[in-house]
Amino acid sequence: MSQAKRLLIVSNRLPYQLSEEDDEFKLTMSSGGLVSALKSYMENSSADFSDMHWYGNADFSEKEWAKASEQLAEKTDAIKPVFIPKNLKEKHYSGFSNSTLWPHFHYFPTFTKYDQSDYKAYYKVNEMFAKKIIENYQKDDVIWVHDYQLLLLPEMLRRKLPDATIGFFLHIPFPSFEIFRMLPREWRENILRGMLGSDLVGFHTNDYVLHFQKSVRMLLGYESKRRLIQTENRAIRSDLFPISIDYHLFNKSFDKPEVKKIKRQMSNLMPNMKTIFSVDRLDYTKGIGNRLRAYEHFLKENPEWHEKVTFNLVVVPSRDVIKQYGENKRKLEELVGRINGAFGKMGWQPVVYQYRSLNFDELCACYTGCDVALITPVRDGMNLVSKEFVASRKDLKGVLVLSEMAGSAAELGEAILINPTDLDELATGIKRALNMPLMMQSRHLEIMQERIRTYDVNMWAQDFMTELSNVKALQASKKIRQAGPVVKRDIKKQYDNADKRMFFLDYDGTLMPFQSQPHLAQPNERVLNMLEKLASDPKNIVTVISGRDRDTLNDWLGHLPINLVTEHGAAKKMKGEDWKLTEKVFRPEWRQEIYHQMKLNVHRCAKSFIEEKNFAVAWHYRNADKDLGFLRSRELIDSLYRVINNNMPLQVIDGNKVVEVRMTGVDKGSAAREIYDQEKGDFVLAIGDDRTDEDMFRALNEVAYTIKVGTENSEAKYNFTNISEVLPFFEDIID
Ligand code: GDG
Repeated sequence: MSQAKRLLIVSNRLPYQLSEEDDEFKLTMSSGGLVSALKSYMENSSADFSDMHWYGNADFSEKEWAKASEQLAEKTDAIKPVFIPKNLKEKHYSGFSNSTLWPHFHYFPTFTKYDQSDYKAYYKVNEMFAKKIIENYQKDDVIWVHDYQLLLLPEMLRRKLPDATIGFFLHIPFPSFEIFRMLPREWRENILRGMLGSDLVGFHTNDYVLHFQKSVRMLLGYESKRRLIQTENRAIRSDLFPISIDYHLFNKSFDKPEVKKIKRQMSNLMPNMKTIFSVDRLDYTKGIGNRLRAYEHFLKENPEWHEKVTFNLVVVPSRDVIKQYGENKRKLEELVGRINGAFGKMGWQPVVYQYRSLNFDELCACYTGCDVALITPVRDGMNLVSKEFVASRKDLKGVLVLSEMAGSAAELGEAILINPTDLDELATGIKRALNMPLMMQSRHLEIMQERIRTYDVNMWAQDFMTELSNVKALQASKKIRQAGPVVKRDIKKQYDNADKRMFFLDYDGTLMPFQSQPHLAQPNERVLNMLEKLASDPKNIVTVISGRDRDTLNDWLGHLPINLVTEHGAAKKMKGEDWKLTEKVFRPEWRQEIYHQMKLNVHRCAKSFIEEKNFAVAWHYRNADKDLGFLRSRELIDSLYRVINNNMPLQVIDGNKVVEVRMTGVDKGSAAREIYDQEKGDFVLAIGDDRTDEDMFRALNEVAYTIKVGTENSEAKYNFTNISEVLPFFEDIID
């Protein structure tokens, strides 16, 4: 990679504050997890970027920025504020982002606000981001977009910058398909398309990846194979990159004098008291209410712990203009009052509640000074607090009680994992944590620390970036070669100059479009005319090569002066000759077994059906429910592999919405090659749309123009976008 490459980070908020004192501007960078991740990544020698530019909403005005830029000159170069008018900003942020997407993606669909004007504002803001980035974009820049406030942005960028390298990372959960599909059609499709504008889409956990892939498959029809999603013209990777923290920063904080001092002050206030600690933004997803109720339940059930434990509850102000957040705060404060009122005594306050943000040292003092970290979100993309607590316990003391609904639970299995809605389990979890022997505490912490140390936030960023450049390389290697006017002209020229021309034409999906039932795809006049004209030139040898059964194709095309190859080569009729069948035998008992497996699938998958051929049996699911059909096809392939043993010369073909079992050694490749070898034309063209045509492309590639109909990756040399290009192409050649 060249040194001039720039990394453009895009997030809703810019991590910079601007202050002014006596006409002097000061720029400070905030210290969020993402900022430290990227700073550390850029400082790391393996980063290939010369500069990092940050795009985001600003807290300051355009005017202030203009003045500050004059004064601070090059310091402001890498900061790209996107200025959004206030009303739009509110509808984008408090509206669609935090009143629609946030609750919906966190499984609170009853809180989801369905407001089209909020969506429009969201769209507009994404557009404004796109415009600003496109204005400044330089070739080779790598763009990394973050989070749910900018889901539409990657596609908006892709439209204008088709070759750009774009990564997207979602910091919150991606919900299951059943939840996601509740969003209005326009929103849900645009969201998916928006995300698919990137080359790499990253999530915290494997479940989120699978949920995303399923939504893409069900709503847009794009299949995923081994994490690659294939759209009409691009392959996009979706994968998991569990975000982490700056491990050493938190681990070292244990010995920091300022942190020790605050810790001492706190324990002086509450001598001989065990402490439970939690810190979260005020958010209904964080499960603070249930946490308090469980603590209340614990105190009720365990009077021996009275006056021996305090719950240090820190709630950080957040989004308080949104209705649910304000209500949540009021309810929490009532709960705190109720618990303190019911159990508190002179000298013992069961809950010490603070509604404020802590500075870094205070935060670390709380992490390192507590006995139990109680982290109980009802849904959380990852949850960094749990990782920070673990990392900061250099003394290997303390117990983490963690909700299984936090993304981090997938990595922190040594914690006491609880279901946050189960108050009994939560209360028992608190008790177990308070009673856990030191030996066990340290054993658990050690294992978890090792994990966070080795996959820290720097690794996370590196991992994402490496994968992003891998995807680009993969796309380049698979790039489809569109047969545009120049290629078509060249083919025609070669055709005109040739003395013996050979054509290998697939039928379904190439000459005629697919129909709901195979028997409905009989050739129309235009196709018959074209074939007739093509075959009437004495220099031309035309072969229609298909997976269809002999009788159908004979009925439809048998009268033409062409070769017919059916069932992928099992039966052949050369021009003017009789049918010849393969000598291989498809034994009736094999057929019966296969038929039986397929029949079971027909019962289990409405609108699917079986097609019997002489040398093959096929199960079609083109008309079935997309997702169920696909699922059943995987199950069928699995069961077919179990019944087909080594003595049966049969192969399972995973075709285009069809699973077919046929004889081995019978394929379009061998059949086409045999015909070619007999005639050895000096112009050869093979065209087809199906996976089975890949055998033909492979077999003829060195001697033929091979054309894949459709934009999927293929062995063929060229692609036609779709079937509508096929007939005009041949008509033009014949002319
Ligand atoms: C989103 C996703 C995902 C909190 N209070 C104070 C304070 N913090 C810091 C913590 C931690 C961060 O804020 C909170 O991160 P979380 O991960 O817990 O939660 P969200 O803010 O909801 O973040 C989440 C995350 O994105 C990253 O992808 O894990 O699931 O919802 O770093 O330390 N820091 C200070 N004082 C506080 O009072 N200094």
